[in-house]
Amino acid sequence: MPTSQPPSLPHAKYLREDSMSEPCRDLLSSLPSEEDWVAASLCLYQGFWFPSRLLSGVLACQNHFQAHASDILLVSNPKSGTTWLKAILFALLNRAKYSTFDSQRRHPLLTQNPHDLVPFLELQLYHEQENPDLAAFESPRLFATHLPYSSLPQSVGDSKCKLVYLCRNPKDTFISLWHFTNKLRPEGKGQIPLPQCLDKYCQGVSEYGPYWDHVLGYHKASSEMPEKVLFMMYEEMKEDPRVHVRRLADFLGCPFSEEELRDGAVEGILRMCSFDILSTMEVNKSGKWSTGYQNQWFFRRGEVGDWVNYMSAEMGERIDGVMEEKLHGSGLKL
Ligand code: PAP
Repeated sequence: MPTSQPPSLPHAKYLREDSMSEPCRDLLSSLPSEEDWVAASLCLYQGFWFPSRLLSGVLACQNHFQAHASDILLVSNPKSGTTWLKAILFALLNRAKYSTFDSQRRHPLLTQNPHDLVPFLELQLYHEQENPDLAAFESPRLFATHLPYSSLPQSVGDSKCKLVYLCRNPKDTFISLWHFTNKLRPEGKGQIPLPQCLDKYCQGVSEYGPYWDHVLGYHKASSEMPEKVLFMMYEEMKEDPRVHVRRLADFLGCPFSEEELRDGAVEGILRMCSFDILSTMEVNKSGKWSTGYQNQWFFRRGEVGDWVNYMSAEMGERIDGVMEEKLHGSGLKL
């Protein structure tokens, strides 16, 4: 089990494109681009829409990240519940060192945001530095990424490292993304019109989209290599978290012992990582994460089916129709 926290990350110049290297700028200017919902731009690279400002981090990660056999990568489409699963994975892998029952309250999740404990590769580590020194991360190293399967660094496929993919219902994912986008809007600009975002989402134009191609890449990999890629659903986690945390531990080769199960270790992790607990931690209410985003933006409602409060039935059916068509024949229903 890992025994340390990752080194602290430098503050990011996250929303800017001006610090890009020349080769990256040249590549960017050759790629098709679209306006992102937040008025920044997206570029079509290797079949997916990446935020242009992140292209340098994507390239650096692809060129330099060397996966270790013991690495664990959490992968998701943005707004699929990444923050929740980061917390769970951190607590799970560090449970020998940090007890969730510690009366001294020394657990890192009590004072640090999950995104700082489990950094993203392309949008934190490799965005900050072309080739960051990852020596301070103890084995097994735990990282996150939103990269599509086909765009992962070569070493991820070549090594025995494990991938945990978190998938969420596209309607809730879309609404969560829309809310997040509104947080990024300049003050006084109001909310971005939802129908306009829906059009783009249904065309596949959203950060790391098309949503369906992202999901399909990992679903296929998980079917072909179940020992390497675990495909999880946010809704199933919400419904029976106990079962899925045990499944996660088994997959990662650190199953709960009978004694741990008797002592309530699973429940302790789930309680500490629950929306109610995490969202009320001071660090998650008032802190900023290393990219400059406010921690509280990552804790909105955390519920299944919240889309009905923002979209008409017709809008929901439109997403369903697109998914049905795109996922046809894959065996996956969302
Ligand atoms: P990211 O991919 O940009 O890191 P991510 O964490 O996936 O973001 O998205 C945040 C969503 O996870 C929010 O969903 P909502 O907008 O529908 O509410 C957020 O509330 C939800 N979330 C965060 N923490 C938890 C948690 N502990 N349990 C369940 N859902 C959570």
